[in-house]
Amino acid sequence: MKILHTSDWHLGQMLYSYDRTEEYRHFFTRLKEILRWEMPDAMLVSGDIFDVSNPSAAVARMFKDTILELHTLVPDMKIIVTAGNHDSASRIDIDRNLWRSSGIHVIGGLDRKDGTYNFSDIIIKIADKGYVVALPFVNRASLPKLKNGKGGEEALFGALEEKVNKINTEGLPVVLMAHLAVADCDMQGHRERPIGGFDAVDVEVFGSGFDYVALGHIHKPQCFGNGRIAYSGAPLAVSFDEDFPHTVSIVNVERGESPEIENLEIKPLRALKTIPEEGVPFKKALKTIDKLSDKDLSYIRLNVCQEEDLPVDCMEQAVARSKDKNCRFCTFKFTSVRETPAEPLLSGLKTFEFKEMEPCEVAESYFRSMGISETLTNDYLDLIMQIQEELSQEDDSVKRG
Ligand SMILES: [Mn+2]
Repeated sequence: MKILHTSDWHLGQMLYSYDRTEEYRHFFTRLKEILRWEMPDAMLVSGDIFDVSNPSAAVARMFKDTILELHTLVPDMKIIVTAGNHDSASRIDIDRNLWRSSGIHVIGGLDRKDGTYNFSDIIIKIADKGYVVALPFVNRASLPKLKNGKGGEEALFGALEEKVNKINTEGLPVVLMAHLAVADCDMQGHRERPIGGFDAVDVEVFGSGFDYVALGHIHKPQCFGNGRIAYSGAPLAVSFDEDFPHTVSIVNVERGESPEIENLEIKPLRALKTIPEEGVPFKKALKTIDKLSDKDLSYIRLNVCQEEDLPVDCMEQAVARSKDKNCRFCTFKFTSVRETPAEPLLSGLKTFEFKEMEPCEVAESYFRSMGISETLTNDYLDLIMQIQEELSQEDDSVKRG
């Protein structure tokens, strides 16, 4: 069975308030090319279809129109899409039956009644080629805990394996889709974004009955256990720290064999660039914008060294500097000049000692740990004291009534 595995489209994402619709269209054009060339038996999208749980009407429409277009393009290919932690399971499920009437599977949540799961809707046969278990994101907290203290995923995956094995009398290959973090995975780029329920599962919990586990959630493509368990990665970078090639995977899955994975790079319409490579003073960083070619459509994050006191209108200056270019200025990255903190932050402090500290003392300790200059630290502390004073005055007037 040949599948195209992708995940984490995050449709509708606004990057520093820039609209990314044209970038998604660019990705879909490339995806169509790949599908026409590869003609896989199934296309699997393992969660995080949308960036937010309530995407705009235009974004929801783009998704639906695109899926229908792909279905028309390769009618024999099964399309299976599951919800991730960014998606609203119930909203995605509004159209579950409507999709199914077109032979497409879009699964929002796992049905459960009186503590028993209903798996019939998520075990999908791919012609005479194999089976896909379309498991959407499941909140860990909702899973029953096992007696040995382990997470309930193990029981869930075990039950799914048992159920699919009963149906799979022909001995066809079986693929499990899931949206979660695997322990020890490379989470490069994820620090900037809060990720729901980011506690990871061990690879052992998948058991040995699935021939391929098509994962979503982590945006960097990577695999575990001879490639049997893999992230295809996101097709577009959603943050500047996702500094790696973005891909979709073509996977050949056979029963009882290690899958063959080929990661196909999705070249971005607009790259996310942090320039220059090393942090430099603000004025010098601005000059790197001048050097960009007019053809360069990249999103730009300027790399500025930490110790410098930035002008208050630094954002406006950078935007003005890129006005006549086609790049999109986004933000600054502050690179610390020091390798290690000048002073470790609040080290060796007991809880009761911390409780007794004044806000200014905590702030001062933080500034010192960041290696921020004496003058700047004093300016900041003055501001903090002013705010504190204003707050206490407000508090007094509230109390006076
Ligand atoms: Mn994601």
